[in-house]
Amino acid sequence: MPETPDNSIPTLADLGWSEAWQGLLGELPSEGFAPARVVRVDREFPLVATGSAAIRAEHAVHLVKTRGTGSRAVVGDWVAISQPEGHDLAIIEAILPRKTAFARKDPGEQTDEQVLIANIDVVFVVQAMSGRGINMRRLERELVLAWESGARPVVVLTKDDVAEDTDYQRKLAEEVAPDVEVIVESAITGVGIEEIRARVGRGVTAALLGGSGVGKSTLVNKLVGEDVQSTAAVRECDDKGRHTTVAREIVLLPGGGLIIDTPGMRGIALWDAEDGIASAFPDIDELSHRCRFRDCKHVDEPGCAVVAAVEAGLMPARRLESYRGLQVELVELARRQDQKAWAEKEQRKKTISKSAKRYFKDNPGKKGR
Ligand SMILES: Nc1nc2c(ncn2[C@@H]2O[C@H](COP(=O)(O)OP(=O)(O)OP(=O)(O)O)[C@@H](O)[C@H]2O)c(=O)[nH]1
Ligand SMILES: [Mg+2]
Ligand SMILES: [Zn+2]
Repeated sequence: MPETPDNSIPTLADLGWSEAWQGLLGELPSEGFAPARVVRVDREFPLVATGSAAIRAEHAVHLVKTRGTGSRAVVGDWVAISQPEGHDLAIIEAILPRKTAFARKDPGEQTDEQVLIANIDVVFVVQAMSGRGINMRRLERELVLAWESGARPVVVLTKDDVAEDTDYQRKLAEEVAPDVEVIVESAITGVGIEEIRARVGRGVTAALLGGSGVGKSTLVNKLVGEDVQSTAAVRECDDKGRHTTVAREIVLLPGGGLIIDTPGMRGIALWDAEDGIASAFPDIDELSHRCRFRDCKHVDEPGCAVVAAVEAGLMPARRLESYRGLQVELVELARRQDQKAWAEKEQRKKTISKSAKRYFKDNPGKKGR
């Protein structure tokens, strides 16, 4: 979006503003702030769209001083801003509560959550059908993450023009994505493009999730009708992309609708995704109500309805294996979180006793009181 006001600047309604958001803005303790949506985060100051202009904004001091995921605006956030006179930058006074949020583990931290984008309605989970074809294990994880965000996932299988067995790949995708729509797409032939566009109506915010090189930016360009996102040819030898997209930003589509292009993710780590797993495996979730034990892990417990379904040939064994794999990963993550919390508590204890020791050393008369 341009940084200076002009006719192509979207209105608040174009940006997805609604009565619900107005209500949340009204609940803020201070009045007189204007709503704006964060449309790009690339350098220090996020770019926010106000409905009449796009301007850079800085976080208010109270937000800067706060740690944690709710204190920094991310792409898609609705924020309350002020524009003090004589000030170049707008000031983000508050971040409105997020309706949905896409988070992952902070790559720098072992167990911290990092919110990447917020307030998305639809997540397109993108996989390419070229080369060795779709990666089912990865698709499963991406679906868990997509469900966990609170947005509705839609699977997009790209590069139909070079795929040899589209029908088979679609079938595979449908197998790991029950209750999810699967759309076959090609930026070359144009198949699937209008179907995708129809999922991103005016005021709807969609995001693209998928590995590098699967064709996310190409799809955005196709939807926009011109090249707004840079794309790069995939290296021939291994069919891996090069991480062409680096910043996150909201792109406005011609017929209304907003789409967030994201850089391809290398690894997909889960974050506290209990609910996401249940949604991504509705078949197992459903069956588990008939297991004898309420906390059945579907491994070797007696009376397990899921294992019984696999044995009866009603569910592919690999589906249960994937489910177990993801569960194990969650348990491991929880264990590391506990360890971290414990280590932090120990550290605090140490800090306290050190300062206590110093205090008693400096005030020998007070010892023991
Ligand atoms: N044959 C074919 N090639 C495509 C299609 N869509 C994308 N490509 C090519 O795949 C390569 C990677 O596309 P990008 O759109 O840059 O991929 P990306 O998902 O944005 O990758 P990152 O930004 O690295 O995450 C480019 O060379 C595109 O031209 C398609 O439908 N068919
Ligand atoms: Mg890209
Ligand atoms: Zn069971």
